[in-house]
Formats: sequence, C-alpha cells, structure tokens
Amino acid sequence: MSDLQAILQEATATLAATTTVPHLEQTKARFLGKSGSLTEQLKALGKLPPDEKKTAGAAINEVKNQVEALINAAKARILNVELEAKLSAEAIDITLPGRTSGTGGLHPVSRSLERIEALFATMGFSVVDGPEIETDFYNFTALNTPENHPARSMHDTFYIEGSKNLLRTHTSPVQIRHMLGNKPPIRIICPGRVYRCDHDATHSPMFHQLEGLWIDQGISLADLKGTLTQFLNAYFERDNMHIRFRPSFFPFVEPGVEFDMEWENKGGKIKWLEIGGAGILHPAVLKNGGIDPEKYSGFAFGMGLDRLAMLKYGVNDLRLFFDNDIKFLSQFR
Ligand code: 2NL
Repeated sequence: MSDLQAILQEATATLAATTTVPHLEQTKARFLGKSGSLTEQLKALGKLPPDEKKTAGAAINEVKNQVEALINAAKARILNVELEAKLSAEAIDITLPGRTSGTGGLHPVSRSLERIEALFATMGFSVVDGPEIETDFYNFTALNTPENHPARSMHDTFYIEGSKNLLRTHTSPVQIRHMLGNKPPIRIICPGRVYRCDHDATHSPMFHQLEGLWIDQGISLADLKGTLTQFLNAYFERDNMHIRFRPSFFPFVEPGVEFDMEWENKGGKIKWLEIGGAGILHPAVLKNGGIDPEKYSGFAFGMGLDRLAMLKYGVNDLRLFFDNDIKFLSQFR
C-alpha cells in the first residue's frame, strides 16, 4: 500500500475513534500540522523529478482534501453529541406545574381576632388599642392593684431597666385610658399583645389578651353573662351553650368571677372549660377612670385570645403559634 493510502486509512480510523474537540485538534495537527504526515509528503515533493511532481502533488492534495472532509465530519458529529448531552441534562418538563411564590394567609390568631371583632361589633362594641409599654400607674395603680400585690413583683412583670415603665401585663390599661378620654356609655373591646415572665407549653412570655368593657347606667352581672353567652355561642358556632360563673377575686372588680363554658371532650362527655375572668368594675377603678360610680356601673372581662384560637382550631401547644414554622402556619391559609 502506498504511503498516502496508509495515511488515509490511519486518519479514517483515528477520526472514527475521536470523541472530544481537544482530541480532534491533536488529530488534525498529526496529519495537517507543520510537521504532520501529509505536510511532510508535500515537503518531499521538491525532491522529485519535475515530471513526477504533478501527479504526485495531485495525489497528495486528493488525500489531503479527503482528510479535511473527515475532520469536518468528525467535528460536526462531536459537537452534535455534546449538544444532545447538554440538552438532555438541562431538560425541562414543561408539563410540570409552575413554581409560584404562593399566597400567604393570616396567622390563626389574627384570623380568630378578625372574627371576634366582627362578632362584638354586632353587639355594638368598638375596638380600641393602646401602648404595649406602660407606666406602673395605668397597668396597676389605676386598676386598684395594691403596692404589695404579687403581680407587681419582678417575678411576674417585665420592668424596663432604668425607668418606671413596664411591658403591660394585660390590656386593661387601654380601657383606663379610654375611660379617661370618653364619657359613658362605653362599649369597647381591647385585644393585643401582653407580657408576663412565664414560659412552658401553656404559657408564653408574650401572649394575646382580649378584654372588654361596658359602662352605662344600670349595667349588671346579667348583662355580662348575656354578652359572654352570645359571644361564645357565635364564636364556637353553637346555639345553646351554657356559661357558668364561679366567684373569684381580682382587685379591679367587685364582685369578681371566673367563667367557664360547656365543652364536649373527645369522648363525647360534657365538661366545664375555664375561659376567663370578669366582674363588675370596682368603684375605685371607675373613679380612677374619671367616671362617677354613683351614676354609672360597668362590667369588664378578660380572656386569652390564643387560647380561643387553640380551641377553635384544635391546636394543643401554645408555642406553635409563635414558632413561625411555615409547615404549621400554612395549614390555616
Ligand atoms: C383575664 C382577666 C379579668 C378584668 C379582667 C378589667 C379591666 C378593667 C377594669 C376592671 Cl379596665 N376589670 N378586667 C376583670 C376581671 C377579670 O381577668 O384575662 N383573666 C383570665
């Protein structure tokens, strides 16, 4: 076999086995580069007698063209394989549902509060709020709470260093502020964040309270019971649930009660469930709010808003509301 035929055969075999661009470049140099085998053949032409030069030159060029064509074909094949691999690696399944940022939703405590505000609005109550950082006066003194009362201790209340201010322990100070700025009749609810030094499965250092106040002439415990019964029935979507009062002591009311509602437990048994505290406003508290206790009376109540949301949605650990775990929260969207 002639040298040229050997070169062509070698080039064909090598290019068939070439699968990468760098290898292809090497192969090209081996045959067509400065000292490639075909280039050497062309250089050798000069030594031939003039009459042989023409045919030999044509034969070399013929093979050179064939090798070039083989290189171009190999290059197209390699690039095509690489493109296919890239396309399948980056394959997009256009039949999959698109990724969206998702719609958010109200926190379950906020949702409960929105319903509660609407229910109280049907009974003529407006919503009032006030500062979370309070003075000792509005949080305790105006509420008839004595200097030595345990609630005032550092153990129960967060005081703000270097001042007489504190984080409110209930939303009652909002009601005192409202009494001082408004004349009866007063019918308000005061929901909001409150703070106490306490932390376990049923207590969080920050929780939400809902207080309510109705002051007018001749307001009695009967009005309190009617209001609470109406509210709890509506909130828990019942129509004939009973509410029970148990005598209790709070410095800001006289008489004071704790109230329970009927609750069917998992076994279908009716139980009494404690919901909150309430009572008829102590005359000293009315006076501190600038209201004449000889002319007016009123009731006030307080309950845990988080607890109401837990009962409504069947949540058994208060801390879940404050952990901000999206898996928990997205169930309420
Ligand atoms: C509670 C709170 C009670 C009150 C709260 C109150 C507010 C004013 C005047 C008089 Cl401005 N009273 N609030 C009264 C009695 C009980 O309990 O959240 N208990 C679980």
